Amino acid sequence: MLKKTLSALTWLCILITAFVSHPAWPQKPPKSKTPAQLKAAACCAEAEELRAQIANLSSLLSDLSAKQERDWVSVVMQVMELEGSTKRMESRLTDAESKYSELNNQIDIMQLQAAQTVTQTSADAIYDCSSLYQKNYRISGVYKLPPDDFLGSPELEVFCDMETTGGGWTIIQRRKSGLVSFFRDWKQYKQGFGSTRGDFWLGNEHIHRLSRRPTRLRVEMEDWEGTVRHAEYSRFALGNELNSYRLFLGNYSGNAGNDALLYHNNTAFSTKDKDNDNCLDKCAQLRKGGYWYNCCTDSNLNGVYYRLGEHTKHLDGITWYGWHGSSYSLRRVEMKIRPEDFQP
Ligand SMILES: *[C@@H]1O[C@H](CO)[C@@H](O)[C@H](O)[C@H]1NC(C)=O
Ligand SMILES: *[C@@H]1O[C@H](CO)[C@@H](O)[C@H](O)[C@H]1NC(C)=O
Ligand SMILES: *[C@@H]1O[C@H](CO)[C@@H](O)[C@H](O)[C@H]1NC(C)=O
Ligand SMILES: [Ca+2]
Repeated sequence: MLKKTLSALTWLCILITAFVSHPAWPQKPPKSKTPAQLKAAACCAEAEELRAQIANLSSLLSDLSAKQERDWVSVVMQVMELEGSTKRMESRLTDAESKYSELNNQIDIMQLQAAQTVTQTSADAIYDCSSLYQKNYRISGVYKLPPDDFLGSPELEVFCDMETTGGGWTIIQRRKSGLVSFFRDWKQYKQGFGSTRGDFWLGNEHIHRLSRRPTRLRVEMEDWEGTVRHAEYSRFALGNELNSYRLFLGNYSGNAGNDALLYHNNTAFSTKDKDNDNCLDKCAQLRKGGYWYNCCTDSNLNGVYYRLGEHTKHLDGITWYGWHGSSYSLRRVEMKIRPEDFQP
């Protein structure tokens, strides 16, 4: 646009200059001050003025173009500066946002932990730790799942593992301190016992309810050398109480040696006061726990907690035959579940 105007003006100047320097009309050489000569003088004065005007104009033009260029550069600089500051602002905003969401996370957890009575629709119902994960709770720890009339579930305190292989795990069992006895009766295994932060059994009723959706089970174990292994099973489910909380498992995967739980597949739960095993013996009494005893065990994750030194001498310890055999009691065990279709 500017260039076009400039070139048009330039052409105009050239034309005018040409016209002034070589006037088209016939001019007689000046000899004397005849009227014709006077006319010629007037014409020359006019021409001079024209020339000056043109000179003025062209100097004006060059001034103008120089100024325009400066303006243009300054506009470009301003735009660039603006872009730079926008970028800086954006990065500051992102920073602030991530800090805010982190803070929000923590506040939400505190709010959640301070028992809530929020009414919920089924769409945003909190079933378990995986629902909490999907709602952006990403810190492992104790949570209170609110009661839900729609699901018919009571308020439940759970421990969520939000880190292992993407998180979203609800812990259903833990052995690590040895301070809680697992030699308990049917009712206690049904309702759950122990402390969510320490050793506990979440409760067969809760586990049954939480495993109504296709669910995955993960068993994590640690021996007394500090080695950690895990076993995972697809299609984990517990029947209801009428089915004696029967265990169902899919395929095994993991690095805990040979599988030691499939032997207990499709087996009812037994406690010291309820013998549902497949043996003449009373496995729960022999192995001193509550478990899906077959005849009797390939693993005994709810057995007696034996400490270092005592840990290799007993058949009723916390065993996993496929790794350390039938008389090695593990130092730490955690059983956790999450929906099969969980997407971290
Ligand atoms: C040329 O420009 C100057 C300053 O802008 C002005 O004073 C002068 O009269 C101009 N001359 C002509 C011939 O227009
Ligand atoms: C278990 O593995 C078998 C053989 O690889 C396969 O056919 C079956 O579908 C698997 N079952 C589950 C529940 O993944
Ligand atoms: C576990 O038992 C159920 C019921 O008998 C069976 O359908 C399933 O295939 C078994 N799981 C495995 C991995 O064999
Ligand atoms: Ca029996």
